[in-house]
Amino acid sequence: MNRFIVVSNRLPVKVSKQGKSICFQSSAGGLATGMKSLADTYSYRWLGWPGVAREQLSSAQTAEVVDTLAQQNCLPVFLSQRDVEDYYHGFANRTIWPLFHYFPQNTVYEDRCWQSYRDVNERFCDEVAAIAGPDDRIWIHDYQLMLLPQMIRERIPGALIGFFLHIPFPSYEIFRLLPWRDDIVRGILGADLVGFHTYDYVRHFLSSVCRLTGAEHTLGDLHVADRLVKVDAFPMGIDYEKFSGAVGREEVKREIENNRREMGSCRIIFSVDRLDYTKGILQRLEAFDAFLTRYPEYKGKVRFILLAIPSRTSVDHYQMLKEQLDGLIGKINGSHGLLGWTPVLYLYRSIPFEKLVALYHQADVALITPLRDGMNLVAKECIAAKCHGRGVLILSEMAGAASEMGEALIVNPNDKEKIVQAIKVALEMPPSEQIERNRSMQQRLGRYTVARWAHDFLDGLGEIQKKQRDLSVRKLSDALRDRLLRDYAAAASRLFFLDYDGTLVDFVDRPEKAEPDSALLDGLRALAADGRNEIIIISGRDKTTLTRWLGALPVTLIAEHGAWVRPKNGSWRVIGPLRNDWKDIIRPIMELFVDRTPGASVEEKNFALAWHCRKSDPELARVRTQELKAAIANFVENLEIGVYEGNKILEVKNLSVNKGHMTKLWLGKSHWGFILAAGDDYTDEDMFDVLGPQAYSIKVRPGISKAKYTVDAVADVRDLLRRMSQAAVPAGGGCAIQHLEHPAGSSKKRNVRREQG
Ligand code: GDG
Repeated sequence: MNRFIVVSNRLPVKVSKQGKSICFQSSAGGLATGMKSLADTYSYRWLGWPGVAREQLSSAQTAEVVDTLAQQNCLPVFLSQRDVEDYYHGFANRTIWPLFHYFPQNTVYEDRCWQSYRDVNERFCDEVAAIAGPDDRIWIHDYQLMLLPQMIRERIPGALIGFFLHIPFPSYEIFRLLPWRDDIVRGILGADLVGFHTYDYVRHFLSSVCRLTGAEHTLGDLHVADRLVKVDAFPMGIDYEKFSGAVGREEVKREIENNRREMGSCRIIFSVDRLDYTKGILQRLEAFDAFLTRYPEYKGKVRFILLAIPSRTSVDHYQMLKEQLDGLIGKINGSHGLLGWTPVLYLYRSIPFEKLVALYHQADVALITPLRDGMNLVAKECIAAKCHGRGVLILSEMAGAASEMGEALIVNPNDKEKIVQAIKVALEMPPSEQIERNRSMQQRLGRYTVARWAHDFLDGLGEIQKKQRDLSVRKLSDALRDRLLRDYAAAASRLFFLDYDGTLVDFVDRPEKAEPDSALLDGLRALAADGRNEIIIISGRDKTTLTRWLGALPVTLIAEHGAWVRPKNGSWRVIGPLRNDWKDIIRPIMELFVDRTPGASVEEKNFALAWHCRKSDPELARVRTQELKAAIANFVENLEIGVYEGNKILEVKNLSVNKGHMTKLWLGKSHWGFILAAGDDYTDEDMFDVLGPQAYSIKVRPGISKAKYTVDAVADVRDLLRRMSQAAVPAGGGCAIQHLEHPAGSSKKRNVRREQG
């Protein structure tokens, strides 16, 4: 059976001290249910804080806690009172919680709390590392542990890690306020799969990643170092059966009966939340107040049952909220109340499950209006409990759940007037319409349950592992490299196709600065000195630049992706009749986009125009590139040109010009005993595409490619060529080794010196 490790701040079992004894209380929360549903397919262990500070337990009690939890597959991570204060109440709940819920005014930035957050994440990492087996999947939950994925990645590089954020991921404009934003993004990117409740949060996260690391995604796939990270939306569901099935149970029926007696003919408006400033409880009450003022005919006919669960009571903002709430409820009840009728029935405590389900079932209106909420399971549970289909859900558009529950009355929680009207509409909605709306939502909720959510996430983790394996199969391992070198040594004629930028030299800010270093020039010369080698440098660069940089070498140069060729010791000639009149149409469009995009530039080649945006703000560059592509698309058909998107470049050129044509031409010139092609971007794919099965094709940097193998960096290509040039020089080949040394590859430099010695 597959195994996985769940890691969350809290364990699904709450440990507390009652006098001298220890109490264990299982949580029936959504996450615990989701994880339990996996028990048929996986065996799992759960790591988290048990809820009691380390100092509160004697060593005998600690042992008891460890033993009892172990029977439930739980492993406690013990935290001190100080940790709880700084990491949990501090950084998690005074910094991340308010900021990620768009309350920067409530956010505290304290270095001490940040240090504690890091330390506690390290502590969790120690515990995970102590139990993780090589094939275990690790699923980390929520905002208290955002550094943990990367910490585990460093400790166990091959680990398969998923991370799910249960709260919103804010837009970059909010996230950037956090002094430790880079660490947080890097921390999360240690995971292989990153999940959020909605696509909006996915988008916000990807935008922050792009802004902070420059990494761009393709349909949620990010390349981080040499790994693939998938970012996707997994909207969390509920245990549908638990809520819909409970209504038929005797205890629940009794509660329903009690409520009916107590409420008489009064209609019920109901809400339940943790008492938190993100939940919009005050705004909701103000709207109810306005409703009673506007429609006094409802006095005595409707009651608002407001259930607020005490939460984070040691944090100032929560204490203030409690005082404001008490005051506002007093005011509403005082000004609208009648003898025998109190408009707001306020419960400041949690209630048993049976009472909660009874209220979900009976509520004529469920008024769920958070100012921000990652998902909001209450809205879903309430609909599930409406077996008769009656009742209306008024739901804030700021809750993640709103994107799945379009049949609810969706409101802006700050729009008091809209809520007043929604309450009126809800109270007057015909039962048939209520049923129709609720049935559609019920069907979806019944299908996409919390069990399905958990399975989808873990399946997603499995898929990403498979994708990563597919890519890593192609990585040029030492064994494959040695085979390549043997084939090379044995061949009597060898053909090389080498791309230039991103393959032989690293990218730089300005394209004109990417000139070859002397090590590269000397190394290529040494390789070309072997009469059996035919070297072709095939680039998108213009011919003037290639002549200036590489013209002195005894190699063939191909410019503008195949528009021009300069054979070894020959002169440049153009390939085929190529039109250029399209440039007058495309150039002004590109120039307009340069004006609108700081850092961008247009490069004019003989038969191509290239828009570069490597120096621009990465997010803006991405947007502008897409806009430019769309603008040019209108002209493409008539002008017989193609638009090609590469690494921070958009190139427009004749359709007939591509590296594939030139490669084919050279392949047919002789019966080559060894063929090697190396490249890094989309233009090189044309070249890889036409090579036969015997050729060695190498893509620089991981990614989807038609090449057979990948290497991580330019330094690896240069290292490979260095090894070949060593074989090319019959005796005392040390000078060739030195020549192809990559300037940035200092670690390789050490190896080389050893070899030379
Ligand atoms: C996070 C995110 C996201 C509440 N009062 C009582 C009671 N509850 C139960 C409800 C529900 C749960 O608590 C609250 O669920 P939420 O979704 O509203 O929020 P959290 O779990 O606090 O927080 C949130 C969620 O994670 C899941 O990803 O939706 O956005 O903030 O299940 O039933 N249960 C009982 N008595 C109560 O008085 N028995």
